[in-house]
Amino acid sequence: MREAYESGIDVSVIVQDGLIEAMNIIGPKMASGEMFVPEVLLSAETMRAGLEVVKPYLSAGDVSTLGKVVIGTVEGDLHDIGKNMVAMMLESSGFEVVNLGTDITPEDFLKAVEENKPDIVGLSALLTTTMQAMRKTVTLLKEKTSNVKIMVGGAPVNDAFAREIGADGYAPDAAGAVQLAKQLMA
Ligand code: B12
Repeated sequence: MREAYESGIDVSVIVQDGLIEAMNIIGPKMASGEMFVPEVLLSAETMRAGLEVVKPYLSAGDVSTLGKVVIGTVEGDLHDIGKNMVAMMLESSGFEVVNLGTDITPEDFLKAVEENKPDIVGLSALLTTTMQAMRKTVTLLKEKTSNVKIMVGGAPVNDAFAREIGADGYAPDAAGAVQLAKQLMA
């Protein structure tokens, strides 16, 4: 990772072609039973370690904050690699990010919004089953808060679902999440 950076390869290429592409190989192998959870976890840990290496190079440094984002993976869902990438990209683009972690209940999202007063809340779901927790979270936040925009993402989520549950936006990847967050702040 470090060698790749030092040899002059762009950080976004390292992340996309080195890390994300590798993870794309894991998914089908997991689905077909060629790889098991411990092996996938090892891959996830490797990905996390790789991201930690490139993180300093992603950070733009002293940029003034474009807005505040509270982000987390919804209740029942433990997947956090993609959500952490989104958090990292937002941070490196100048957003202040409060990363709540995984398995966050709708009530805990609400508490975090009340405490942190973000401009945007980001919800991540990687399982078709936890998309319903995403729906519940959006409903609760829309009912109990005002002025906070909600963006959603994760592999099973799409634009139509985002609109159906009343979210303010959907993005398919971390770069799209940054663009979307900027739009929501405008
Ligand atoms: C790694 C992984 C795991 C790891 C997670 C480790 C971790 N710390 O995250 C472990 C082993 C724990 C795991 C467990 C399980 N997993 Co899993 N897992 C995966 C795998 C292989 C990769 C996910 C990943 O990290 N992708 C890489 C990142 C970069 O991509 P991403 O998450 O999609 O994120 C990008 C975008 O979606 C977007 N994005 C993400 N979040 C957000 C948020 C916002 C706001 C925005 C705007 C954008 C955005 O931007 C990100 C960056 O570009 C996927 C297969 C796949 N290819 O998706 C299966 C997968 C998601 N898992 C699956 C399953 C079934 C499970 C288990 C139920 C398995 C089991 N029987 O126990 C458990 C569930 C545990 C739980 N309760 O959550 C299924 C889901 C099927 C379904 N349709 O629901 C998948 C699709 C595999 C498969 N093909 O069967 N898993």
